[in-house]
Amino acid sequence: MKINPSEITPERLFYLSRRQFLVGAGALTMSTLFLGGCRGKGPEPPPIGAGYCDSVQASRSTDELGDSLTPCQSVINYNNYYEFTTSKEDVADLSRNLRTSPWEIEVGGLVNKPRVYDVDDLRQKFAPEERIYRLRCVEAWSMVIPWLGFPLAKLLKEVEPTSKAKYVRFETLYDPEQMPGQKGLSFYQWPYVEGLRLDEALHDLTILATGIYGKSLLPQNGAPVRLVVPWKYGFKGIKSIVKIDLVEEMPTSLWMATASNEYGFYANVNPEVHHPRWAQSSERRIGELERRPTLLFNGYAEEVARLYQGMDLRKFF
Ligand SMILES: Nc1nc2c(c(=O)[nH]1)N[C@H]1C(S)=C(S)[C@@H](COP(=O)(O)O)O[C@H]1N2
Ligand SMILES: [Mo]
Repeated sequence: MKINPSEITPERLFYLSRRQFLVGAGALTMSTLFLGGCRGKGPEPPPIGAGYCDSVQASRSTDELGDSLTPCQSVINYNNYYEFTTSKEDVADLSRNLRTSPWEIEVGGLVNKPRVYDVDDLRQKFAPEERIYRLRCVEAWSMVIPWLGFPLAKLLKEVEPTSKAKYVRFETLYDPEQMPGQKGLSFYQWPYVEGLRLDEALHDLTILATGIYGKSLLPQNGAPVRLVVPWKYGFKGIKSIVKIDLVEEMPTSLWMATASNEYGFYANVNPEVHHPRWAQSSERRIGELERRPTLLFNGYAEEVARLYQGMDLRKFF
């Protein structure tokens, strides 16, 4: 199997955006100096998401541990979204035309009141609030993101899971016409699927996010609605959700189906349990030079450790 862990350093990210800016400025000067001499070659397009990050909103500049928020430009230009590409720097560009409105989410399975929600209704009903969370990717990089979202529990309570429901299964949009990776990366079993145990799904830290930095999500971050489970590795945070089902059996995620020896169901952040290809004891916080130690449950142990009492946390995932 091929998973591309290509990473760019934050320095390169900033260098890139600065270079794009300089090239743009240069093109402008050239065309002013040599009018007509370079007809047909317009100025460089603006960097992806230009403007989006101009008026960011966050109530604080750090999380509860004092860690600085990751700059908006990094959050929207360094992404994992394999439906588009395995190249983190190219997700923003390749996903820019994803149609995210209108958008419906079908909630069903073992519930008393199955329902189809329009995303705009969800936003109205459950009034997204700010949640500043650390995001820890299994590739050992991390960010601190001010999400806008609402507890998944609110939605689940409304549909009333039956007593048979033990797990929640989530599915991303399947649309190969819009998502080139679903054609090109045919090795994966699309659509992207993820799952949570019902008590994890009902935990207050678990949210459905519809925005970051006070704005609606861009496609690269999982617009219009994605899951965020801050004590688990980032891949559990499934993007662009179209379906949520309450089920009896543990769902098989796309990653479990891809490589069951590397990816399990729980995927709780744990510095002592190494992934076969990436040590997990430390991480690179995007925007920082020094690596920092990884925290058990990504620093949320006080809130969530009780969910796993009696379980062997040394087993990977
Ligand atoms: N549908 C879908 N969801 C996904 C992914 C993906 O490839 N497809 N990548 C996951 C991984 S590995 C990570 S680390 C996070 C990254 O979220 P971000 O790009 O918003 O930072 O999204 C997760 N959700
Ligand atoms: Mo990830």
